[in-house]
Amino acid sequence: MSLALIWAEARGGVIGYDGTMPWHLPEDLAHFRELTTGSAVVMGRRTWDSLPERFRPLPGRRNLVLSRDRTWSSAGAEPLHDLGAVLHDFQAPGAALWVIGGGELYRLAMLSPLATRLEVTELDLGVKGDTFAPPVDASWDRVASTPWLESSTGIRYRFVTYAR
Ligand code: VY7
Repeated sequence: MSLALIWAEARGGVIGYDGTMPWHLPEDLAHFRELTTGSAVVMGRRTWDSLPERFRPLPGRRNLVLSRDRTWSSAGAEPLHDLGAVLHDFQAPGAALWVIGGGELYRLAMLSPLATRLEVTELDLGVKGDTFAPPVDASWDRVASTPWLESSTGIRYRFVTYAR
């Protein structure tokens, strides 16, 4: 079992503002859907709340949701109360578990040696944020990147992969 983290960040590492991703980048949503469909995803409860209702649960994926509140539940979500329990449930060899957000969970997941892959969408966009991507420290190698691409919306972006 390995953990892969996937996020999209604007300049300065902004990943969210006021409960949403403060941009519209359809190419990133397609990338996210392609990489995660068919796998299990794990997200924090605030990220679950942020998903547009028609995409909740994310179709074609097992949706694990971390909450400290043991009374929390939501249709289509499998509630879990600590990441250790999640890792325990995922003994399937070779299977990847995608960590899909948000800021608090990325920081926690990065601490695990099981976290060996990052898929980061970089946006060449300045926006106000209140939630930030975790630091990508020297333990990570940048193993692939697309060139800068131009979205149908005009935003410049690229897909970057890290491994350790
Ligand atoms: C944001 C959406 C926002 C607004 C409308 C639709 C990367 C993303 C995440 C998590 C994007 C979002 C959507 C449409 C496609 C749906 C998911 C919801 C699907 C992440 N690079 N991008 N994310 N979506 N962790 N990393 O929550 O999504 O996948 O079926």
